[in-house]
Amino acid sequence: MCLLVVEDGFSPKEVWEQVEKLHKITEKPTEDFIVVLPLRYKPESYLFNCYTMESLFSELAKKRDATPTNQRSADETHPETSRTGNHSETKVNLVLLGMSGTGKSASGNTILGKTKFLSKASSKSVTTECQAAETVIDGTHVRVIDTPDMFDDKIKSSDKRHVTKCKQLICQSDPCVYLLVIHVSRFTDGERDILRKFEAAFGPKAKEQTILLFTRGEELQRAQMSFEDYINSCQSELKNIVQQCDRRCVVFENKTLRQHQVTQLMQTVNMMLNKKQKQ
Ligand SMILES: Nc1nc2c(ncn2[C@@H]2O[C@H](COP(=O)(O)OP(=O)(O)OP(=O)(O)O)[C@@H](O)[C@H]2O)c(=O)[nH]1
Ligand SMILES: [Mg+2]
Repeated sequence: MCLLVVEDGFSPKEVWEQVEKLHKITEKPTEDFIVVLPLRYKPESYLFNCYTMESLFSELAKKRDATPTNQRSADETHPETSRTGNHSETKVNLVLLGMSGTGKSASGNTILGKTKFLSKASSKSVTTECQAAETVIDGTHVRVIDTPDMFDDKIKSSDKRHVTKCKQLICQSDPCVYLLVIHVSRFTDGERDILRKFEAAFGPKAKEQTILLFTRGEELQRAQMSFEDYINSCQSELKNIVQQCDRRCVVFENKTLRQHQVTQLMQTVNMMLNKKQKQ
């Protein structure tokens, strides 16, 4: 692992320049350099791959567990530290929810690393039925559930059926994380009270298990805007949704299959499940 530890108050631009320098010197891809964030930092839409301290320990524990015991040094084998920082589950449901055209299916394909869900530009809904597909990411068995738009007020008669089907597809014995998908450049009137509609469908505690997944991250990069700036300058209804979800956010660029965005999503998932387990 190539870890780059940065100090509190670091400049993301300067760190990215350092990563690019290291890439030029070593010829390793920039994704191989993992920036270890100071304690109070959360993984944001940085250009570089990063770990929080918690996710670093979780990754190290995973790597340690994958190493045969006879290859470990004596001081590594204390059983009480063998799963440090990692929730004990190795399976998780990820449910993609949100308005039509936000990029739910595209995000599902990015997570799966292959095209399993139909995703295309369209003036009408593309996904019409809930579907599930599975993959394994760093040893975690991930069940991805793609859904049609269940929050469009115009399709009230069908949304209950979709909610029921979606719940049937969730593997109940495993933890469930909802990914509320939002297009970075298009926050619509219908999305203003999406959390209320979401809670009505999935229960009042569902938002405690929710991560906001913003698509078209490349548009932020083009505008040279950090995710922090985006949230600080967005309309109050969106800010409110971010606050209500405890600022658990990830940014995806679905046009480029960048593994590090899936890694960051899984770090956020792990952190959330670890926290929930400790409560
Ligand atoms: N440039 C860019 N395009 C994206 C991104 N995510 C999704 N898209 C495009 O947005 C369009 C809609 O994406 P879908 O994945 O079909 O959206 P959806 O939310 O599943 O839509 P419904 O199935 O209708 O509910 C497609 O043309 C995608 O290629 C992204 O991060 N960047
Ligand atoms: Mg879709």
